[in-house]
Amino acid sequence: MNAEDNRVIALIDMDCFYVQVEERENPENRGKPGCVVQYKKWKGGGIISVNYEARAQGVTRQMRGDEAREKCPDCILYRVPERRGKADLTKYRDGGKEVIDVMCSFGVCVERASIDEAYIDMTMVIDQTLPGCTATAINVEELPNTHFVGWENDTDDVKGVHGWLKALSKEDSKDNDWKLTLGAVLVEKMRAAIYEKTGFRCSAGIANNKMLAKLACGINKPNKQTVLPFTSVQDFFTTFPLKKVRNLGGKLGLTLREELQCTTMADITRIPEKILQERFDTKTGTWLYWYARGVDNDPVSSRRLPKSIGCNKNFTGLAALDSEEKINHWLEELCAEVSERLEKDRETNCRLAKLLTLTVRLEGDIRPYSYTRSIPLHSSYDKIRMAKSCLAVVMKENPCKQGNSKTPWVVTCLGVSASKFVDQLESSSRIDHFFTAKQCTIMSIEKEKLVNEEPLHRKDGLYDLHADQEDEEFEMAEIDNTPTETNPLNIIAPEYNMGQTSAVDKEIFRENKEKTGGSSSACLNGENNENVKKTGFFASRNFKKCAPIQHSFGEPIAHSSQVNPATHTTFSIEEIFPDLNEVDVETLALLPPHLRREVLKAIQSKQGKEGTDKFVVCDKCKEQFLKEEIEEHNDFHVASELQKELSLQPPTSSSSVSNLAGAKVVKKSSKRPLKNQKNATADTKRSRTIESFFGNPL
Ligand code: TTP
Repeated sequence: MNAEDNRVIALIDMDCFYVQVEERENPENRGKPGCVVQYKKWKGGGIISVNYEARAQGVTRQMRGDEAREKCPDCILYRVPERRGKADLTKYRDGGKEVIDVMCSFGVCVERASIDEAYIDMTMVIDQTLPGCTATAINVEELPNTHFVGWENDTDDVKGVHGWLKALSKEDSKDNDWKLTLGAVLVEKMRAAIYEKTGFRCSAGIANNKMLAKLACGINKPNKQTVLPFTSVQDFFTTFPLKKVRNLGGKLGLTLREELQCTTMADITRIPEKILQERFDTKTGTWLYWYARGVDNDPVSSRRLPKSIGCNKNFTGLAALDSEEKINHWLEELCAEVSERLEKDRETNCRLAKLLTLTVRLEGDIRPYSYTRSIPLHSSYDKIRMAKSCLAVVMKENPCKQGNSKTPWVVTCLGVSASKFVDQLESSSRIDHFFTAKQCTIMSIEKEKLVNEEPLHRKDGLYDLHADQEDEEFEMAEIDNTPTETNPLNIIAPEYNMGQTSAVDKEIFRENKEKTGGSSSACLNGENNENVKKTGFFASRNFKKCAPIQHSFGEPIAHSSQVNPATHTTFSIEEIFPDLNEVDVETLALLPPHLRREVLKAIQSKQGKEGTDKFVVCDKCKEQFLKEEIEEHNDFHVASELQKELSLQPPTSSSSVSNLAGAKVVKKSSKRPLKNQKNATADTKRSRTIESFFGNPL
């Protein structure tokens, strides 16, 4: 864990975003109280976004439209548009994209975190600027909407922005404080540019890491930004409720609160690291220990496109789906939407999704989803095929069909989401080829991993609730006003683990095509930002086009070594995993089997007995896995068996699943794949599998 962090990270979050999108369409309503309600009309609809004028009159997101009107009779209720019987979020998504484009034009590393927020790593730009800094370089006018935590009192000269800048001019001021201040100036400019280009206002947090930036962003809203200097963190944490902190809102936070009696972040610091490790696990314990001290090494990963495209729908009360026909109907509707958006995405972004994930909640289940299953998705986005495969999965999972007639079988939520994007043009290259190519660069792997192979779980092993919000319909708000989780938890192993998948399909790497613009002079015409001077630190500078900053593996590794004829690998294992004690399982999963084995061997030889303890052998295929991988790997076997069974089902004319019938089983070796391509082709000719329903790979 790296306690010293000199990065400059911002989180920009749009204010009452959906309402702002509506107000841009209806400019005459600007300045009037308003909220956006879900498309369903019961009691005026569930509120999902409230503008600050309405908040001032007591309207909250927990209310329904009718209640909002009681509180504030002038409140304008905007209704989410409807299409195919469900919410159509297109205009909100498009609005979010416009904002990301403006951020990217500043040449910084941008990670789109949800429909209306993004993390920005400005370290590189700031590091280029810092050497020229002098005491008088930053004007208070350049920070018109900025607050510094620990320096709140703006009325006297000692505190507030004046006080902060004065302290900064002293000789013993810290570089880190300078950097954060420059970061704040840059973010003022970005926010002004966002306002000028899109008409949307936003708030921001600026700090040394993502957790602190996110937390800072919520302190002063709307249309303001807050710097949280590392020196103020400890004081700030003494009262700050841990449930408001990124990653501590869920189960982990609940355990901390209920079992370990922690309510604030500072409470966690009183627990020794060892106890935290014992209660959770070594990794989580250490991570928490540092997290409570304001340390978070999670990198900002360059990503401007959503990592998944999906939608879901709740079916509550009488609307619950209690027949195959109804489920089929809604799967067709959901797949039609996903397919349409995927086609648009393919055209615009030249990428292809490789995995389709289905999530289902059954009646009586209080969890967001009862189960999640994933199906390989090749180059076809045929909505009918997608829906049929999903239906086949639902019917397979249906407990009644398994002879347990007591188990209620009524679906209350369905979700379909496509993910694991690869570059369309390069999807015909092979991963093995990638590893043996003379000029391959390890950096490409890393970029690819960061850009395309989005981890379903955070590096720290915890589930990131925010990660996928962009694709959420937030229809859970209909019930309880909380965003739903979309990260599939039960995903099958990467495609090359599927016995039938050809080597071609294993291709998951591509060049990282950063589309960030080059230089940009900041725009300063935002309403509340007009005081920002056109001179000053960044105004005179052209921001250089910056390569995305890669923190997860330390310094980017340059060109790899020459091909080693003995192993056909072009790199040393240390180049991919500089620290064999901290092997990233997602990267490991991307390697072809022979390289994977080499890595496992290296871990064992380096760590001896301790290393061996980290492994388990799968009793189905006898392959070795790291303990962290085995759950996912088991899902692969479940999926394979499911596929096998589906392929064996006789055709039944009445069932929509019948289109999957007639499929012969591919007799898979129980060994993990990487069969030679010839055999794979022969198998494909003999049989149809779920995969074949999605068309052939390019
Ligand atoms: P938020 O950023 O949580 O909220 P907001 O932008 O409306 O307001 P704030 O100024 O406090 O940030 O959510 C972004 C958008 O996501 C929001 O405008 C509407 C949508 N949303 C839902 O659809 N359902 C939900 O339950 C939530 C929380 C948000």
